[in-house]
Amino acid sequence: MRKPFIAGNWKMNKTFDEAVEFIDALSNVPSNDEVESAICAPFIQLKELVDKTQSSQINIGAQNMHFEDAGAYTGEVSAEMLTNIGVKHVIIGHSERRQYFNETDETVNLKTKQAHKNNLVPIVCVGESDKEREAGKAAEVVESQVKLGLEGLTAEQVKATVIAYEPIWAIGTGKSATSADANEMCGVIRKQVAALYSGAVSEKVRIQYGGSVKPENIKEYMACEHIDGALVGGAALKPDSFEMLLAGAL
Ligand code: 3PY
Repeated sequence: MRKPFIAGNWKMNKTFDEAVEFIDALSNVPSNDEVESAICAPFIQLKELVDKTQSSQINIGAQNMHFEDAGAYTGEVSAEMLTNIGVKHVIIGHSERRQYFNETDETVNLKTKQAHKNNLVPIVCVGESDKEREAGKAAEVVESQVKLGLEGLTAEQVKATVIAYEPIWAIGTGKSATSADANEMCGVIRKQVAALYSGAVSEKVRIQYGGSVKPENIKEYMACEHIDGALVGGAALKPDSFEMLLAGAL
């Protein structure tokens, strides 16, 4: 049995005060044994949110990090800086970072390795564009992203990696993949992990669906064989809506 995992991706939203207000308003977070949950917040809020959630079941994650240990990388944040303040998860290679910040499969791979080296759980994002889907290339694109993103990882590291399938055409558009399409693509990812590693590894790896997930559709996705959770944008910005997503994953 894979433990369900719901992560909120706040993107570049919320002031410091608004972030604290959100955490203070949470009252119904299921036990971490039943549903793993995380809020992936902007860097500037992380330490405060970690401190405020010490006795809560919720984890705090980052939305990015650099792949080097330290050095002359102005404006960047290292994995060690994140673990040092108690951050547990990190999103890697979100399509917005691939699109606007030149993230490539190679940097995704370096960051994923660096996350594991520092005991962070990487949430590695993959997904095809609408053009690629229309051209019938969705599976090919995603298989390649998985292969290159995981290259060089040990089987144990892959088991501890979360892969988020986020079709680009469903991000921030209000359009969502049908649960059947999302499940089919998450199945493609699981099959690729089995081909690269083994069936046993692929049965352990958790795969989230992301793209316009909301309280109204979470249960439908969670009922699918290959979907173990969700990476959620807009619907994770309000405490009551986030709690409904967690309840939907129970
Ligand atoms: C979305 O749901 O829009 C996301 O991009 C989640 O990462």
